[in-house]
Amino acid sequence: MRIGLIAMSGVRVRTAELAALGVTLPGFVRRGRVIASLPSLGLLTVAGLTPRRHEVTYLEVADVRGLPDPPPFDLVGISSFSAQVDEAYALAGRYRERGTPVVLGGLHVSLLPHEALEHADAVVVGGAEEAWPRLLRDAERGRLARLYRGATDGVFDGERYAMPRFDLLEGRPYNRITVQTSRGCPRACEFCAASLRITARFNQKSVERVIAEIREARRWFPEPFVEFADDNTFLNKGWSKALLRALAPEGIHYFTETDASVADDPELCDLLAASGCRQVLIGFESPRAEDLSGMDPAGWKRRRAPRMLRTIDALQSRGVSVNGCFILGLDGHTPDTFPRVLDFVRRSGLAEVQYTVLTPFPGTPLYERLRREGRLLRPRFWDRCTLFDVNYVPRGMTVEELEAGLRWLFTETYSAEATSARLRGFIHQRRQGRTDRAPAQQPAA
Ligand code: B12
Repeated sequence: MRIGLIAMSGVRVRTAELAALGVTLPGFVRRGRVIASLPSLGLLTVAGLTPRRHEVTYLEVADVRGLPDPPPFDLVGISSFSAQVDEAYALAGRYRERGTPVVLGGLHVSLLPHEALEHADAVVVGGAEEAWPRLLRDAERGRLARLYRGATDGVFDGERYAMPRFDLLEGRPYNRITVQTSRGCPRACEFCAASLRITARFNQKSVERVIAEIREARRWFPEPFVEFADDNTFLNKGWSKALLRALAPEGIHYFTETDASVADDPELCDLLAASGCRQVLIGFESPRAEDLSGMDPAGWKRRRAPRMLRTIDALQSRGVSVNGCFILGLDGHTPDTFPRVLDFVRRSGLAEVQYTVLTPFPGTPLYERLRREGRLLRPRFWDRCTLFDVNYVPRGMTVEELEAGLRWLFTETYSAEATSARLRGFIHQRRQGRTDRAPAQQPAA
């Protein structure tokens, strides 16, 4: 079969004022450019699970309406995140009009399979592992079932695992390549819409497999900047040290997402710096501990809050920059929160900062809670699940105050001046080396 695997590409924001700011603020534009060109590792994995007798084409579509004539295939697989799922459905419709069977998979449709079934011949719920090879056998016999359940545990074990087909990207201008080392996250934050929603437990690849994937990617991109597509890379400290020791001789530079516990272990921090890690993204969410109540079932983020500045110092003084993430619009947030967050960001010396708005992605506990509380602004708002558009009634302020506060933070934080001051601050800190901060410098909780 000729199989087309199609990803919706690009990054999105709906609110016009924010979109306009996004294209003018230097700090924001820079980050946007860096990430906008990432390929879909989900589909490269689906391709890896496809027996070689099939011919696989990987495509990215930025604008479905602008696509005059989608290329012909015998079977089409489309990946889904919430923000562009309506475009994915539109593309599926165009193929189905021609009689081409369409399979939908990915995070959004895994959580709303019944919605997706209205637009597809078959839907894969969960990881493609286990489901996709079975689906292909059925498709070859012309007996496609409607719903396939993929592996939610042991996803990297035995025959379930397949090397992603990085070769399909050959000759294309990607500046970063993604590699997944783990799927899931036991912290289980209420708002999280990432891979923990399709994974029963925290699953980790063997160190050997991660290194093998990086080497495979390097056959096609000799000097790649690697982005680990994980929810929480350094959770298991023993495994992390083994990975970092194995990464060091590979000579790559990379970025990843992890939680603040990475900074508790000085040996791990040293290994991180020596392994080529350029930046870790950490969700601090809010500088005030009380705002973090109820965020994760074990109360981990709240307990951890008083150590945010030390976490940043431990990493940045070793030359690993921290991309600190803050969520605006938490239930404890009021209009006073915005200057407090900015003050924290400035005092923290964070090299990079990311603000997002609390987003009730469908299928998350947050969505269910806000729905029960009658706080969702619209019944269906998937195209606004961008992490920047407000879709609910905040508890401690109005929607307009939240939107205005976000714009204000963006302007203050991503101006050319503020962006280069942050960078200079980080370079200085890196040169100075270790500067353990006294606990007294923490902001009042
Ligand atoms: C890399 C990445 C990107 C890249 C690449 C996106 C891409 N096309 O894959 C870029 C930078 C382009 C991007 C953009 C956006 N992203 Co993004 N991104 C990620 C990140 C960091 C990793 C995703 C990844 O590679 N996972 C690894 C792969 C292997 O997993 P997977 O995609 O789920 O695939 C598996 C299964 O889902 C399934 N599967 C997937 N597709 C298909 C298709 C078929 C046919 C089948 C059978 C199976 C199948 O099989 C795969 C293997 O098991 C995650 C955060 C995270 N830590 O996970 C956020 C994340 C996915 N992004 C998110 C968001 C919100 C966005 C944006 C809306 C941001 C914005 N404002 O524009 C855009 C939307 C882009 C779009 N096209 O819709 C959210 C999505 C939440 C949701 N449920 O929708 C996440 C979870 C981050 C978050 N904070 O919540 N993103």
